[in-house]
Amino acid sequence: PRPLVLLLGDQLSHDIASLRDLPDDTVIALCEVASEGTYVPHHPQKVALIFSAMRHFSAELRDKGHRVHYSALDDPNNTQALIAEAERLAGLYDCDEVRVMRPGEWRLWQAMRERTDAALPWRLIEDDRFFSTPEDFAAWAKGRKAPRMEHFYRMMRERTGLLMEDDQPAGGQWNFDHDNRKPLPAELSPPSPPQHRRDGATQDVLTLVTEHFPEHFGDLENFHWPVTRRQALVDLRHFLERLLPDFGRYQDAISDDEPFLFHSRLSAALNLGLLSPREVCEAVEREYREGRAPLNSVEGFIRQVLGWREYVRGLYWTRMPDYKRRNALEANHGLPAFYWSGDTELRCLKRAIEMTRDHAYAHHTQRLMVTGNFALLCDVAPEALCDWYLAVYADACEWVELPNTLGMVLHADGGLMGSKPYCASGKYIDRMSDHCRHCRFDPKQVTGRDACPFNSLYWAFLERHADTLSGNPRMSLIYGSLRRMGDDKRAAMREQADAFLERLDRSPAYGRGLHR
Ligand code: FAD
Ligand code: DLZ
Repeated sequence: PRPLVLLLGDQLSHDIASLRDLPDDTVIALCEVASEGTYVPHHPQKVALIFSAMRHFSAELRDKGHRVHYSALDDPNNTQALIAEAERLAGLYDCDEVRVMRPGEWRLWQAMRERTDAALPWRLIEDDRFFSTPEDFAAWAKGRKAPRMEHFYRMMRERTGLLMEDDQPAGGQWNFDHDNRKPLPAELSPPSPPQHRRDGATQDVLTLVTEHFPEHFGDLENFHWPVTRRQALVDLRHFLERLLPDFGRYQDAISDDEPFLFHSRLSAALNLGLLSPREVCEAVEREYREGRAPLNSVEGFIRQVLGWREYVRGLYWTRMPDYKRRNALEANHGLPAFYWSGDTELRCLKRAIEMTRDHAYAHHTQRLMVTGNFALLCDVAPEALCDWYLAVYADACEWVELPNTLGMVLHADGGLMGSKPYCASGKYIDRMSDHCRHCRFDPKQVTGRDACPFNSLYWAFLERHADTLSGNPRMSLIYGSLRRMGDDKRAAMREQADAFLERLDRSPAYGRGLHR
């Protein structure tokens, strides 16, 4: 047999399943295609990262003696779509099957599955770069009425032995989240991320992306993503040595001028396959075992990678395609236009969007509690918001973006990602950030000209969705406060929220590419 192995842009790992047991004359194909670059308007840094990483990886494969075909975006014969391009190349090299590993999106997986019995058959291979497989997850979730990340995470700790002492969690607790909610002190300045050298291949890609995707939201100037495993290892070392000790404490903090704080910035390298989640978790655990990092930081980090990252992937693959259609709160508004410009007076939103534009990055609390929370409070339709998150972050892949956006942020999955919506008023943002000091609105006021819009939006959201949410035991306290509020106060804040929503420039239509 002579297979053509199609390696996708997020499958850049040398020990990957699709590169094992290859016959001698196997052709490995990597394809830059316009259709993957434009089905949502990806941030130019994201496209540049993927293309540059693909180009470097293909050079490494050639150095190892593999036969590689690289379809560059501007190759005249490029069909500009992944499946068509793989089949064209299989014909060109006289291959008798296409091998591919499970991609990061259901739409591609489905299209590939439809070709397993074709004249040129596609052979689909499981992706074993994760701690668990969709099959494992399905077995764990079977029979559970309300699957919860926390239970899954504990099972994964036991199974992997990470942060375990015999059969007990290290430090006697599974979770140190209560130590991890400090705002950033004014005098503390987190170290800057490593600045990787832009070699010829990266320069070429930056030029290509500037030419081909001029309309896409986002700047290329601050491109510092690692495009090789070697660079990704530099970022990992930087995280371990300079950031991890403070990672836990300031995990939820938000800063008006520091985009990265003590976060690792490793998600893109992990998602593309330049680093493996296992090596990263083991390296982080070692810092604790050898006394260089505190347990709250180490557990907090491992919870994200071993817990959340695996949990969202399991949910995605076991619930798609229905998951994407869920809309439990029946939200049906378009995305506010300022998500594509940052042009808003709300300081927290402005800064989160500007950081996104400049770095193709915002940390988790910004995504969840600023841009996410605001969209939740404004009843933005899942499809409109998901397309935005999928487009604007360098680490965005649908298997991880969708459950986080549709589930965690919008509560549109009815509670699979979180037992309650992460809705919050301006008070939360004021507690966790220094934005409000720079903002024209006052987080302490609920109504009036200077009131922070998050406040009235928050109460109006709770009122609007009382039928669905007030019976939730985790929301009983807040619905108690709402009930105790006088009718006049409730009417005033409802009016304030309605007037704000009325003025908001929300795209009338939503869906792929329509809301820019
Ligand atoms: P750190 O704070 O340093 O965390 C360490 C690692 O944990 C990350 O690199 C990531 O691999 C993992 N992680 C942390 N939180 C999550 C989570 N909730 N789900 C899955 N993995 C997690 N992450 C993506 O990788 N791709 C996405 O497309 C994506 N979309 C998101 C959309 C929304 C609306 C929200 C709320 C979160 C999203 N996340 C996504 C999760 C998280 O925000 C990012 O992984 C994180 O901000 C990346 O920055 P970091 O590497 O500095 O993370
Ligand atoms: C995101 C992306 C982009 C922008 N371009 C490509 C590409 O040209 N070629 C490719 O193989 N992959 C690309 N990707 C990642 C893809 O969307 C897909 O490979 C992932 O498996 C989906 O998560």
